[in-house]
Amino acid sequence: MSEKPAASGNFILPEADRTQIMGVLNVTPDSFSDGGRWFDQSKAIDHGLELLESGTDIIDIGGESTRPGSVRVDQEEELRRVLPVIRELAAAGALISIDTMRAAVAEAALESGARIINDVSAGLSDPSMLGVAARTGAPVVLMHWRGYLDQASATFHYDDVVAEVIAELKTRIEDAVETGVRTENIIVDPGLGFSKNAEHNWQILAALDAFAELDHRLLVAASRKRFISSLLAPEDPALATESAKDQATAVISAIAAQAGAWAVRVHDPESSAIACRVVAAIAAHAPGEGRV
Ligand code: PMM
Repeated sequence: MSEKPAASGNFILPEADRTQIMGVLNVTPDSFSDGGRWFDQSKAIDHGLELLESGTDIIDIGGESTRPGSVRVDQEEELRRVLPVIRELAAAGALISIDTMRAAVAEAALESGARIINDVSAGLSDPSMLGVAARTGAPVVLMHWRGYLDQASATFHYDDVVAEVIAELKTRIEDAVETGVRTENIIVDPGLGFSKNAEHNWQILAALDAFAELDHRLLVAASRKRFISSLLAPEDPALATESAKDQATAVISAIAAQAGAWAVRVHDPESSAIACRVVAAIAAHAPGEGRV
C-alpha cells in the first residue's frame, strides 16, 4: 500500500440540517435486495445518477456482497467492479462512500474519488483498515459486526442486545481513535441484520436514542432487510413487495431521523428523503425553535 495520502485528504463531512440519505449501489451479482441489477458497469453508473436525482446525498458503492452464504470475492475482482463506477460518479459530483472490508480497496477507492469508508467489520476484517482511515483523514463508518455472515449462527446470542452492541461499538471506536482516526470522523452503525435476528433488530430500532448518545454520527441501515419482509409477509417473506418494503423502510428512516441519526442507508432514496424532510420540518417548528 502506498504511503502517499489518498485524494480524499482530510475531507470534512458537511453539516446538514436534516438526516442524510445514503443511496445503495451494489455492483455485485448477489447482494441482499439489488444483487445482479447493477452488476453491469454502465447500468451501475446510470443507477448512480438516478439515485442522485431522487434525493441521495451520498452514494454507497460496494463490490462485495455481505448477504448470508455469499462467497468472498477476490480483491482484484472487487476493485474491477467498483473503481470505474466510482470514477464516473465522482466526476459527476457525487459524494461517495466505499462499502468494503479491504483496506487496499478503500485506499484505491479514495484515490479514485470516494470520500468516506464504510466498513461493515469496523476494521476487524482487515487490520490495515483503520490505519488507512487515520492516514487519509477519511470519515469511516464503524458497523457492529460479529464475523462473516456464514458464521452468524455462532454469534447470535445476546443477553441484552442494545447494551452489548453499544459496548462492542465502543471498543471499535477506541481502537479507531488509538489508531489515529479523529473522533469527528467516526460514524457508528448498529449493523441491523448482521449476527442479529428480527427480534434483535426491532429492539435496536426501539433504542436508537441510546446509539445517538454515543456522540458520534449515527448511520441506520434497515432498507429492505429480511426482518422487514418477515413483518410484512410472515407466512412467506419472499412475497413482501419492494414497494411495501420501501414504505416500511421510510417509516424506519423517519424514526431514525427523529432519534438524531446522521444518515440512513437505503435502496429507494425518494421515500426516505421525504420522510427525513418531514421530520426536519417538524423539528424546526418545535416549541422554542426559531421563535423570537
Ligand atoms: N448492510 C449491507 C451492506 N452494507 N453498510 C452499513 N454501514 N450498514 C449496513 O447495515 C450494511 C452495509 C447489506 O445490505 P445490502 O446487501 O442490501 O446492501
